[in-house]
Amino acid sequence: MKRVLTIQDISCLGKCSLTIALPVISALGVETVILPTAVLSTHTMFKNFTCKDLSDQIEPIASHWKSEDVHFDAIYTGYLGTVEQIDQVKEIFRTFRSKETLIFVDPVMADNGKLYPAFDMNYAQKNATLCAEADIIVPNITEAAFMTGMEYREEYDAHYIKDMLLKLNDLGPQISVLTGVSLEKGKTGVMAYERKTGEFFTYQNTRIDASYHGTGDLFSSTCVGEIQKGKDWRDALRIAADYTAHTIDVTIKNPEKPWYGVDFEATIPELIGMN
Ligand code: PXL
Repeated sequence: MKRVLTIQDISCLGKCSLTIALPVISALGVETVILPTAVLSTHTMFKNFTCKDLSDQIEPIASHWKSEDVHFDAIYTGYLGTVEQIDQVKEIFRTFRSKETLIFVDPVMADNGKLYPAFDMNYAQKNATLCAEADIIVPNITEAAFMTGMEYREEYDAHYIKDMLLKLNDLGPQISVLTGVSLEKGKTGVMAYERKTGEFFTYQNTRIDASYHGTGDLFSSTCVGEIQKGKDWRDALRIAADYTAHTIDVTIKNPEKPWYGVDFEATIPELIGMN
């Protein structure tokens, strides 16, 4: 069985980060090892959330794994707390990366033109250095703008997205993917660039007019799981985009507030069925 290590926070309430990665990747039949970087009462879109930083646990946990000679087929990072934690994650890459290990970095830090409350420009620049070490990165347009220094636009064309992908490629990753890319009215999806082939890849599906928390984490977790199941990265992106859109569609029927996340529990059997 393939084994993925995922490094991100646990937000106890509000379905995101590890509370999505663990069930989704496991459901795809891939062992999911977790390294929690912090415990929060909720994700940071709620008011008055609590946060216990777990940076001091990262090194001892990694040392123990090292002594057990553990192998990871992939390392997937999401929301991290601090600049120092990004350095700790790089050390984990150095310790556990082998030739076959897929390094998948989702530089979670911003959306809709704004950084999340816990972050500043310094953090964004540091995240760019983490992306440099990755095989696949999956920022949204806001995160990519902060990392590349490009202007953030709400209205754009394929030319702007291609420019942004080439600037992401300059950071160093093998495959750069931009998420939340809408190239025509009523559609949304991803656009990617592969360093090795110099090729662009585009996938668009129907845009559902609703925004929920944790959908980026659902997309990334699905993508990581599908690649570990042996899917080509382009097929993994298609499946992850379709599954995320479908789950948003199902969630719209639920009147709960959008920051409580999407009802992936209801759609997981279908994801398993797609394999
Ligand atoms: O879904 C991304 C995410 C993960 N973890 C925490 C967050 C967010 C987004 O706001 O606050 C703690």
